[in-house]
Amino acid sequence: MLRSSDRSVSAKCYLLLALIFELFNRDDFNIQVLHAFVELHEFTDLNLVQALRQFLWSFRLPGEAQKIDRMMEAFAQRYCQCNPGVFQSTDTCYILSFAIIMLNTSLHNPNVKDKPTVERFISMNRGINDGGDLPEELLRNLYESIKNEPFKIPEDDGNDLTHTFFNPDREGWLLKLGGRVKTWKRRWFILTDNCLYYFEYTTDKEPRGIIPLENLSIREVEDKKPNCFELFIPDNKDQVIKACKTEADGRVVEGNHTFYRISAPTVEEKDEWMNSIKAAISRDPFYEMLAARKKKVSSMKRH
Ligand code: 4IP
Repeated sequence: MLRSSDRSVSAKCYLLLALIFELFNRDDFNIQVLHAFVELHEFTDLNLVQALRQFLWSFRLPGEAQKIDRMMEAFAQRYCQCNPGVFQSTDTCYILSFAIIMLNTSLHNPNVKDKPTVERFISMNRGINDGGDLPEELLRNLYESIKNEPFKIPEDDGNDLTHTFFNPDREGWLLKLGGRVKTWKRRWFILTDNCLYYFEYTTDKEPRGIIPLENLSIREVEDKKPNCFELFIPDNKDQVIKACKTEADGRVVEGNHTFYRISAPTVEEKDEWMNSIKAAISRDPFYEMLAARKKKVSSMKRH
């Protein structure tokens, strides 16, 4: 189990770590071993859920996102090689594999209250087949298969696959106001591990921005946009919030926000987001101590 401070550090460094993993883990030998391992699997005529069941049981899944990404990439390639013509590209297979793993979490993890229907699963996977839709019957079969029998995952130090992959507290479309340039952008938000991630598209692998929630507060605000709330640093309205974002040219930089203003599509969704974020915000006692000390010093100076 990660401590919250570890989690926020890992969130802040996510994109940097991705780069480091890239440099250290992508050597030819490791990749050859991975492909030799994956080629031992025979997926011909298995549907994607059956193939995933077989694959995920065959090794201990690594914890790091980049390694999982590489394993799943190799899996998708092998599946498409064994079943030509099922998907337009290995990307489709990769995306659908993740969608299935997330569906498994949503349907079978008792902490997830909002259980997706088959219609929602179908609509979430619109356009993933190189811009086209997958046959509805295929998606219905995969949904039923997961619903009727969850993945049984080998234990991994008490963290099962549903945790290793993705078990968001909440996700959905929201509008976000820019930092320096105040433009509203529709972004797909995911709240998990005390961080708020936002993506341009639901299927993006890398977030556009990461906001660690530690030491932030949340409040409702009035705006021309409806159902707004704001993340801010209490007692310090001018301080820039620790966060990272991706620039248009792909560089990862620190964010420029002194507050994050967000608009939800409905009052209900605003309330749900605010409650989930409040629950996720964890206070760092050292930060509190430091803030109290800073306040004391500045008030002593004034006298
Ligand atoms: C951008 O405006 C977007 O609103 C960015 O949001 C935002 O970055 C930028 O803030 C803002 O200038 P334009 O696209 O109109 O230029 P997104 O990254 O979601 O596209 P944030 O930090 O909100 O992600 P600054 O602070 O970089 O100006």
